[in-house]
Amino acid sequence: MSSSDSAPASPAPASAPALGRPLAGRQALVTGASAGIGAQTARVLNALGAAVTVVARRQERLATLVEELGPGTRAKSCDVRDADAVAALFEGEAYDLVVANAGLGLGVAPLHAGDPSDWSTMIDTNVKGVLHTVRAALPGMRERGRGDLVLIGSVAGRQVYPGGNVYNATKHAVKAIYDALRLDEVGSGIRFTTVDPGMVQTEFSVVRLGDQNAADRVYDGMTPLGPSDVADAIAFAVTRPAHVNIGEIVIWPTDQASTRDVHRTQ
Ligand code: NDP
Ligand code: 8X3
Repeated sequence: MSSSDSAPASPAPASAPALGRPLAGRQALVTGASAGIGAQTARVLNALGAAVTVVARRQERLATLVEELGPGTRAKSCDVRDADAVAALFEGEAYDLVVANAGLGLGVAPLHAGDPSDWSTMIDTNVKGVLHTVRAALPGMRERGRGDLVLIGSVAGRQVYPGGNVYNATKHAVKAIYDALRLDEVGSGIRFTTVDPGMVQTEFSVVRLGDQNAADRVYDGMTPLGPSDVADAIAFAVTRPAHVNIGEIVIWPTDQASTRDVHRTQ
């Protein structure tokens, strides 16, 4: 009889239940959690045992999510463009798993026809919002000598495409921030991960194009990623042993070869 066939000689160790909840005891904060990738990430981290604080501007959406996820989950309304408001999220808290996910694209016009107000919104949210979050999260993590900081970039931060211009620039900036963090913080014990998805069907395209029909056409004849595909990748990264830092995760739909090449059946 092999040892795996035999009955355990002693009761399971007290830590055994934690095996199915590898994030038990972790304090997580997810920005942009009122929809799409952020909401699903909150669900997955919660299922793995983390106490999750969900952050976005739409308070009612967050309240519904908190009700769904149950005790231990909290909602905080915040616009990540506001540095002071982001700093206040971290006061008196000890978040050791932070997912900087809030972001958006606005428009697909070429630069000469772009709207500077949309540019400001994208830059302030996707770049400065991430910087505000990182700046607020790091001191506590440095003090504790551990933590996971996950940035949601995009394949749009690794390639460009027509009409992507400013959105591409913001996601290239996220990649640069990730690279800079690795250098600035090496030795701190903090792990940095950038998760860079291709096409994910969320509210992203509705926000970007301003119209549900136009958004639906983005995914015509192809199978996009879903929020779970991204959330699962985040979960994989943050559940590795402490000496393992999954740095860069690029996730494509099987039907997408580049930001410009998508296989469609019609
Ligand atoms: P959704 O539109 O579904 O979700 C975006 C989230 O960001 C919402 O919760 C929204 O909440 C929040 N958000 C936007 N602006 C702010 C702000 N100023 N302050 C706080 N929260 C804000 O899109 P996705 O889930 O797809 O997008 C999540 C991230 O993934 C973004 O960074 C996006 O760039 C990135 N990404 C998306 C891809 C896709 O194809 N969908 C592919 C690659 C990357 P609220 O409006 O309530 O504030
Ligand atoms: C969003 C995906 O391909 O529209 O980051 O840039 S894409």
